[in-house]
Amino acid sequence: MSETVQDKVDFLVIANRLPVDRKVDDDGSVSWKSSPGGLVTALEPVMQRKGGAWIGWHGAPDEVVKPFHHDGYDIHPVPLSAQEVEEYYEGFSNATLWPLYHDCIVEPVFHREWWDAFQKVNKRFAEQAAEQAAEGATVWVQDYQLNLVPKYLREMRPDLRIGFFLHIPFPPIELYSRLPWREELVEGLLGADLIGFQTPGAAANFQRLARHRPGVTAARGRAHTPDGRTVVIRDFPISIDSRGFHELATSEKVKAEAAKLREDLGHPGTIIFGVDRLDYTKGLRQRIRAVGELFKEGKLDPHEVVFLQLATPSRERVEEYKILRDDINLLVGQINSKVGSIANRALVYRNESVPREVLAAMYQMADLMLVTPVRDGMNLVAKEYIACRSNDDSALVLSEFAGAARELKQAYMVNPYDIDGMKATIMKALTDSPKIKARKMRSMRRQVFDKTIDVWADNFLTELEGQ
Ligand code: ADQ
Repeated sequence: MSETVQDKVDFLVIANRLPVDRKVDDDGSVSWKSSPGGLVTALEPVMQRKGGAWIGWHGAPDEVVKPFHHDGYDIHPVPLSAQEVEEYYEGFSNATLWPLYHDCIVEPVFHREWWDAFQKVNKRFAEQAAEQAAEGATVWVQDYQLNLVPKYLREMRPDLRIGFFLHIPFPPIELYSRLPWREELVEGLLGADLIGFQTPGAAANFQRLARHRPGVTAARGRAHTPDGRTVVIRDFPISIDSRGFHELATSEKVKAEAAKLREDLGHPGTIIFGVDRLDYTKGLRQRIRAVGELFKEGKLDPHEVVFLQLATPSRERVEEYKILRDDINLLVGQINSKVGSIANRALVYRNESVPREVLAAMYQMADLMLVTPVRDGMNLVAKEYIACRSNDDSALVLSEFAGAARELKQAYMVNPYDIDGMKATIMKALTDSPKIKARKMRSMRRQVFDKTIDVWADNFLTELEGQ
């Protein structure tokens, strides 16, 4: 395959971020490394097979980076100014759409300047794609930050096959209707030939909205637009590279790392584990409160049990995330001052991101996994735990508000708002018989190994290209 950037390509992915991170070495030379993540893992083989291009922001504001070839496909960096990052990304994407699409857990902020920036940046991504796409090419647009791209791109290039996948939930019409620009956003998505959601409920919410557009009819997963097109609306639950995770977690190196981590934690009898981006959708306040109360009430013995919670810093310039970070620090401090000792903390809270091998080791050593978002499109952590954990004597406590709950039905299900209910379920998950736990784990493992990330990508593209 050629190492130079191609003029036109038959397959394009457009996402807010590129699949690569820039590394500057000690001698000042610049290289690009694949950034680990579900989406990149899923799409890299597809891109290599199809020899396509990826369009996205490279992560540095006010900087223009030339297109380059990486690992079998082209990379087209889209420039963003510092003000656009603030208004399009931190503002409209993460302080307007993100809370609105997650049940308005915090109040969405509406600013007209943010909306202007959102349109402008979406247009720039669409223009870049229109320029790079060969006649009749397939374009796959990712996520809410690029909600308007399908419409803009269709206007510029009606010959293209356009797919859109939403990684986060899609809210019911009653919440969505608050958005001053609701019509424009629905129109934006209807520019696609295929719109994929994480769950049938999200797809149904969108279909109901689409039906309200003048001249649009929508039923049974299909919308017919006034310009005579049919748009397919369907769920495609995303997954993980299950085998990759399993192999990593069961490698000698990672097993040794798990043993060392257990040692570092004081060799507790039971390890409870949680790992999330530090985001208010992930239910951290409720989860930490529930486990803290179990320690305080003596139901969990701090000499026997450790709760390890990792939280990756996220969107740190957005106000609600700063408030959350301070709240969690306070809550953890309060609990640890009441239970455990300096030498023996009940709750080990680490506000950091860890490499994939360390994460796999943590999954491998965790006896009980807590995944308790108050709303989540899917939640990959739940699936990663199942894939990594080879020991049957394990348990997953899962929020019914995560998309993953539709597939991992055998998990110990909780409503994260019900603290007492969550406490009771955590105790049940810890004390159920090994036979019951093994049955649950086996059933969830089957699910996670059958429905992998490749299946997700293949299903989406077969539907899009088969139309
Ligand atoms: P996220 O909200 O980011 O994704 P999630 O699905 O849980 O949520 O994925 C997080 C990823 O980051 C996981 O792969 C996890 O292993 C990793 N991660 C989290 N904390 C980490 C840490 N401290 N160190 C290292 N790695 C860490 C959005 C939607 C989800 C949807 C995904 C994919 O919000 O609902 O499942 O996209 O579609």
